[in-house]
Amino acid sequence: MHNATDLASLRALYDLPLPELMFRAQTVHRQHHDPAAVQLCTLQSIKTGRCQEDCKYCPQSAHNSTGLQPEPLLDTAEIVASAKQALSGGASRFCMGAAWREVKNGPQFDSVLASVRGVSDLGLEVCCTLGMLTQDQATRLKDAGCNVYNHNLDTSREYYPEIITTRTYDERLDTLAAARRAGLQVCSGGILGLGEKIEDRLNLLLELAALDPQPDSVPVNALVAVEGTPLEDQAPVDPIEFVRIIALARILMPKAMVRLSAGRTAMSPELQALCFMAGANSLFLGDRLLTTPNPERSSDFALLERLGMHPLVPESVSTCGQV
Ligand code: SAM
Ligand code: DTB
Ligand code: SF4
Repeated sequence: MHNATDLASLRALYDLPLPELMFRAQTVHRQHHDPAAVQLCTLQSIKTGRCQEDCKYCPQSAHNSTGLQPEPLLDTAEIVASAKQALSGGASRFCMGAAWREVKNGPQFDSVLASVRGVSDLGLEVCCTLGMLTQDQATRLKDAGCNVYNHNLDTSREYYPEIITTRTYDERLDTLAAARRAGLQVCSGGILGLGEKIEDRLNLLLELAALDPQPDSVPVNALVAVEGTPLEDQAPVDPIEFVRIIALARILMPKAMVRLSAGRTAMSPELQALCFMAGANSLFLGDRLLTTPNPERSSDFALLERLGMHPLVPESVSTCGQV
């Protein structure tokens, strides 16, 4: 077991020679996971753009002028059709994302609940990311068949106000607590490359690891610097720094699925392989994230094959439609 619960000891772990850090991360990884299995998730933007929040990284914020074409909430038939494609394309989890600040009760939320039911009935694991949630809304999602709620802390508590001013860190933690109390699995992570210091990345990991219980999955996004956002000129994250953070996420949160999320189009196959060796075991499959590009499905399958790795098939999902 690690004992890095404070910044100084986490920094010491971060600064280990890379082979030593990798060995420690791999040792933890093998105690809880098959090191050859990768969870394949698919993302679907179910409501795109015109979001009231001012997240500086986000192409969907109404505060940013990215030229993004907004799209109203997709109806249940469209979402279920897309989930069927995801299933036959080899995904085991379907994640629906809405550019909302928070969920509002009414016909739109009712429609999302119907979509959750429809996707769950296909045998896919269902994840939603819809912004802030009340306790009652979290329970309604769970009752409709939603398995997981994604809501990211994004960065450290200290750096957060540089990135978002329209909702607080504690509001994010409240949403995560509501999801947990409703019996939903919690998916929460962050973004690297927002201009934060190494200490901010470590503090983000400490915040996530201090959640009790810890998140079931931890998406680690590399900023996709989108033109028209205040972060359009941010330099890309150093790849070795990225790998070190993946290794620490694995060591601090042994049971979590650590997801290589946004930013993979800019990552070489070798870097992604290093991330898998450092303990990443999940990715988004399909040529689009919410609004930005992601590697082609076929190139991801080719990569897994080159690495001798295979898709993780969750026990709850039948193998029907899987590759
Ligand atoms: N609106 C909801 C919310 O913010 O919780 C759900 C969708 S939001 C797009 C989900 C997550 O995507 C954000 O928390 C952020 O971590 C990530 N994200 C958004 N834009 C990104 C970008 N340009 N690069 C990397 N990650 C990004
Ligand atoms: C997460 O942490 N990353 C995904 C998912 N959760 C919802 C979203 C990434 C979005 C990247 C920017 C875009 O495509 O709009
Ligand atoms: Fe809205 Fe989510 Fe984008 Fe923030 S990250 S602007 S809340 S869609």
